[in-house]
Amino acid sequence: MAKDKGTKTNGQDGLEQHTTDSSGAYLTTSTGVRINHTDDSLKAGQRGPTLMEDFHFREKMTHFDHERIPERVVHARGSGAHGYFESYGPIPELTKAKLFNEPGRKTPVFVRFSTVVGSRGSADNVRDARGFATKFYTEEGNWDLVGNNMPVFFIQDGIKFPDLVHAIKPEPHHEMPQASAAHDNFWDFISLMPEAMHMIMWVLSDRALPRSYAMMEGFGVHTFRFINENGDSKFVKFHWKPVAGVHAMVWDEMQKVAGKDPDFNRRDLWEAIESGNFPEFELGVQVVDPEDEFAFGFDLLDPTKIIPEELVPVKMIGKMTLNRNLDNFFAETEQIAFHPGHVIPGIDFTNDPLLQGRLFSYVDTQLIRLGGPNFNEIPINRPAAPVHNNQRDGYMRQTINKGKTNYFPNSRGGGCPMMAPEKMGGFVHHMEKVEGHKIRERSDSFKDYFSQAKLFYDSQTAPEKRHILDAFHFELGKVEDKSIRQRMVYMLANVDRELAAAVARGIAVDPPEDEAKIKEVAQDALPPQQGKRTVDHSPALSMSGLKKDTIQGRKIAVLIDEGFDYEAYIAVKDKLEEGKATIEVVSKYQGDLLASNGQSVPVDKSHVTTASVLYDAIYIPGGEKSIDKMSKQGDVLHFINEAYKHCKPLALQGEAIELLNHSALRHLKNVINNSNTTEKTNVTLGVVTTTDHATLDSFASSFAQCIAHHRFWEREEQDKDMIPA
Ligand code: HDE
Repeated sequence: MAKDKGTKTNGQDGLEQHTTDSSGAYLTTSTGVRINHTDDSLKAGQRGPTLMEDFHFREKMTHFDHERIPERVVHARGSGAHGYFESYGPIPELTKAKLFNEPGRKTPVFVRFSTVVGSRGSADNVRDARGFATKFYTEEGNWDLVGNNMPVFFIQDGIKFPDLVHAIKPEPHHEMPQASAAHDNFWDFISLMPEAMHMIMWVLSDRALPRSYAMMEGFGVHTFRFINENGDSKFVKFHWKPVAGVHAMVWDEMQKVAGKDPDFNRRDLWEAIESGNFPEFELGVQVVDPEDEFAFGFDLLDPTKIIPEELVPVKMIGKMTLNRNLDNFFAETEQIAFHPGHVIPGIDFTNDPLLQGRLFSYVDTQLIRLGGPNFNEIPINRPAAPVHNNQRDGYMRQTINKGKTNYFPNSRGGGCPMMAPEKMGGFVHHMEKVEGHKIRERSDSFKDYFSQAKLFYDSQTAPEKRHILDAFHFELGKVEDKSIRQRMVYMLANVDRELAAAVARGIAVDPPEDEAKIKEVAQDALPPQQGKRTVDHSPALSMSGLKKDTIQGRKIAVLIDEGFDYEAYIAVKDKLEEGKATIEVVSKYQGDLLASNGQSVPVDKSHVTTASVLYDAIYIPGGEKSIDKMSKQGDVLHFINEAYKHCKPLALQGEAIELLNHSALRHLKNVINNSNTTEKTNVTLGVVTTTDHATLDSFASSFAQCIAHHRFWEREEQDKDMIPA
């Protein structure tokens, strides 16, 4: 930063001067003195005491003792990646921010995805909101879009955040449970917080179980402002839309993955980038004219509300591609410091009281976490734009400022650094008229706590509703205090009576029939504002419509043993890899396996190093000998049964169809045999089969289509009993 980087737009170039590669280098102390021996401390004699003067030992040990820094108070568990944002622009009528001002303009970015509740070492696969924080290194300074994968939040005012986080984190007396909301403190708090109900519906939906960071949406949550060259302001909500479509996992599968591979999402992100399957997201905005501030049946400043996309469509303004993995996790992902207050000319705030609270909290938190006021000098936080100010000194100051003056106004420094007028890119805050009494109160326009929770629930498909019900049974089923469970059922009755009754049935409390209690828990709730723009159904809220016709980024296990059918193996492998999916060959042992035609294939994972829950789909090619062996392997049969239970596509070729007879899916064999299809490839509930070698190509295509479809929820319908009407 001491050097002026001029108008350079590549923040990542700025990082390069700080990277070190030790190949071919000598070991040195931190002051550059070469070391000849690091395996023994300096001692007074071979068996004598260690000497104080061993500066190498002391420096090495001191650094080690201080290696850990406090983890983030929330969002401690995160994974990052570099990339770039490419503008579709120009959009001068909306914003003067230069990163959007021409098509194809590229801005470097760093993204950190995270879970919210768990500690830094907790598993990726938990039920939780996901953080989706993006730092844009623009030529006008850093812009941080610090969002989540859900468009609303639990609370309406920042002052309640410490209570929310205390309630959801492990309970203070015994520090349990880790990375889970399924405990008494959380539901005690929520059952007393009607404003949280919309967010609760999202957190108990499958949105909280993303298959991949590349397969979830992102939202800025708050209403922000765009400001154009004329100083005109428009309200905007930011959206990230994944090019790979939106996909979730199954709760049972999530819990198993958390044990089998706690780094599942982190690994998926890393491997996708390593293999060139770069995660991509389009950035969109919903734009509302200032005249329409009060046109909706909800308050634009209320962060527990969405603007339904059916009322205000999302306009796409650019695309982000994540194309480079980190060099060092700590230096980049851990030390990056986001702040919703990092904005650039053309982007501004609203009075959303949650956003206002965040504008204080983020700098405050970096001061303790990164050890002082110079955190913006850490390489990953440095802007691509030049920095000149009179801030000086403090812990870990990096910049060596030249010159005699460190104050303004000055004459001895030629009046520099000088003020930038607006036309020279100086930030000018939007001039909003504000008047009112000083009060600790909330606006009545924030008090419709339930109608959008209901909108969300009503917009889900039957399987999605069923999963929400299952999630309530799990979460509240873990709550020991029956009065909390009961209060939650009364609270839910304000959203949907049938859902509340179905929840009550699974957790041994009374159905919601006491009207006085239902009203009491709603506290000061008001009905939605009448005669304003609103909807009662929003297809955009259901994940079922957010699939894309692609299998990019999916992972498929191919189960084989010696004597497998090579032709059938290669036909499907080629087809899936063409669609940029990843294939892993799974067998009893690692090593190379011989096919029936003498070809050999390396095994990627053995039965003990992997599990069906780590894949999106399973393929088993035929081959008499191979299938005969596998029909006796419990691990293979478990693979098939579990993948089926989790509604994943299965493809069975030739002799492999026989495996159904050995698994718990015997009934399917009959369905397949009896189905009077004229096609050579049979698809039944996402199970794709063929016996005909001549149709391998269409067999592989059908399987690929099933993978793009993701899950076959129809399989769950056998247990209709628990579905709310
Ligand atoms: Fe955060 N939040 N937050 N938050 N938040 C933090 O900042 C806070 C909120 C979000 O990958 C902390 O550096 C308050 C909403 C993300 O580094 C902290 C309030 C949304 C990340 C903090 C909120 C978020 C954070 C913890 C209520 C979605 C991770 C460490 C007023 C729009 C960023 C840190 C990363 C992190 C405070 C509410 C998203 C303590 C006080 C709403 C993605 O400053």
